[in-house]
Amino acid sequence: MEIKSVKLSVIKMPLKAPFTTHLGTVVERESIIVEVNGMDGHQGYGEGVAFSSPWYTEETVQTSYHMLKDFLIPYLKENPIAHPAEVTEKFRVFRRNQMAKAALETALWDLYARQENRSLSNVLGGTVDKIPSGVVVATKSLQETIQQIETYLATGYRRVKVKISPKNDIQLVSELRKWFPDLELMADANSAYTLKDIDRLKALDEYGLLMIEQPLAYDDIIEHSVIQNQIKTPICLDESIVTFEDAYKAIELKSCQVINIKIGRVGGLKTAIKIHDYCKEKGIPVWCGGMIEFGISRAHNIALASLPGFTIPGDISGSDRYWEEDVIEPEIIVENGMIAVPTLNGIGFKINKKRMQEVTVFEEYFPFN
Ligand code: OSB
Ligand code: MG
Repeated sequence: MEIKSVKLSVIKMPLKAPFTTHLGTVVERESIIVEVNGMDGHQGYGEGVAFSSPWYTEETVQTSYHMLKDFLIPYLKENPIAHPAEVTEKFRVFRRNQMAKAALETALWDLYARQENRSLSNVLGGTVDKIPSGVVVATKSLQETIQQIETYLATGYRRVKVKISPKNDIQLVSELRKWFPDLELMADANSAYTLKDIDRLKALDEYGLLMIEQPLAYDDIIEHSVIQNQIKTPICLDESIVTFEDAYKAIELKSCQVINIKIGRVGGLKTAIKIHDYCKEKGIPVWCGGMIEFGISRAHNIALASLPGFTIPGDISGSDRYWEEDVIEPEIIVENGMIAVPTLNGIGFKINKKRMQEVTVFEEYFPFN
């Protein structure tokens, strides 16, 4: 792949409404948009999904920027690749920093797909033309949660996820069950529990949750297996799965029955697909997680979620879930609870240049000659 230059743009946009978990509240989203310019005139786009502060993983927008600018982009310049599937192995010389790596790797996949005149879904091995859409409701009050769920159900969303902690769990879930007895409902704890809370987690069994996401520590695999052995509700791991090896260990130890795959958290599409393939072989269903992201990352998620092992609706909502106006066109829309998998080349969306300009706070070019 002959590359002419890479451009990094830091963008910033307020969320339509605050997003609250027990770890804190997000009101504004900052991201890095990576544009890779091929010698042939094609472009590829990726999005860095680290947050402004390290509340979800250790990376931040600033650390990702540093990794991209000072290590990953110079390394790619010095070590040309023939195919995007080579990138992950090459970047192993730099430890971790998964989200920074994924930002550049995904841009190279988009570029490659466009050069091949194929959709990204087709390049990755996607098998469906639409994917089911789920949504996350993360507000501060029960009343707001109920209202939002009603709105989203009217839009057609197929599955709802709420955020729980020992402070609100039974109360929230039991109340939601009264209002929405048949709703496909799941709960994400973002590591709010410890082994001592086993009775609270057992008590959640009676509410028919699809799964409980990441109850224990963000870096735990062993104790989740202790809990999974004692509760009926399937455990889904999110934060704990940062590499293929983590997924392998979690499945071997029976720490979970489901895995949430996020492209950024695992360092790129190559590893995301490797985890997908392994889970499929082992009978572990997977779904695609979300990062309150903009359209570019969402588009990559849609392509990934078109692979056959993604049998559960993910956190892939429409552009209007978080944004007044997204940075891609057309925007991502949910129809009857489904999102169409684009058939156009690459990620299948164009950059909304006007919107990009409005929200860009900083940009920098890295020529490869
Ligand atoms: O734990 O899945 C999570 C958002 C930011 C960081 C972590 C998580 C989330 C979400 C949802 O739950 C996301 C979304 O709608 O993009
Ligand atoms: Mg989660």
